[in-house]
Amino acid sequence: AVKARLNKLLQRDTIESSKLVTPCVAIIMGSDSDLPTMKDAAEVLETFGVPFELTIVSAHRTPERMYSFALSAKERGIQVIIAGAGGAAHLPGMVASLTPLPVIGVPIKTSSMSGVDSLLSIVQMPKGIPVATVAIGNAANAALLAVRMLASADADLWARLIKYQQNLKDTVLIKAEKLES
Ligand code: RP5
Repeated sequence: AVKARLNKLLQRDTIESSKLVTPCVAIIMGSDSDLPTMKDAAEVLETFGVPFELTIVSAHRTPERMYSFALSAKERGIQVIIAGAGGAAHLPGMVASLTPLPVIGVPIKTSSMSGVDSLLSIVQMPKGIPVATVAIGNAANAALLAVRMLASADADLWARLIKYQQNLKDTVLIKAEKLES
C-alpha cells in the first residue's frame, strides 16, 4: 500500500532513472519479526531508485555480526544505515558507536509496551553518539530521511524529492478544494 501511494505521488514514469547503482543504504533489523515494519523502508527506497541492502543483525544475539557489519559498511559503499529494533533496542545505538555513518533508528512496536520501550531505548543516546530516531513503526520516514541525506549531493534524487513534496502539497490542496466546494 505504501509503495502504491508513493508511486502515485512520484508519478514514477515521468522521472528519469537514478545514477546510483551499488547499495548506498543498509536496512538492518534485529529479527525477521521486524520485517513487516521495515519493508516500508525498502519500498520507499525502491520507489526513489536508491539501491540498498537488507539483512538481519541482532545486537544481543549476533554481536560479532553487528561488529563486522558496522565496521565494513563504509568500505562497502554504504552512506546511511537504517536500523530497526524492538524492546531493549540497542542495535541502532551500538551500530552508531562503531561507525561515523549516519544511523536512523526505527522503534518497532512491541506487544508489551506498544513500542515505547523501543522508542526510549533508541532515542536516549548519550551526547556524542547520535541516532536520528523516527516515530514508532515509521520505517517509511526513515527511508525518506535517508533519501534526503543522499539528495544533497545527488541532483536526480533532489529533483525527485521536490516532485514528491509538490505532489503531497497538491494532494492536500485538491482535498481542501473538494471540501470547500
Ligand atoms: C529485538 O527483539 C528485535 O528487533 C525484535 O523487535 C524483538 C523480538 O525479536 P524476536 O523474539 O521476534 O526474534 O531484538
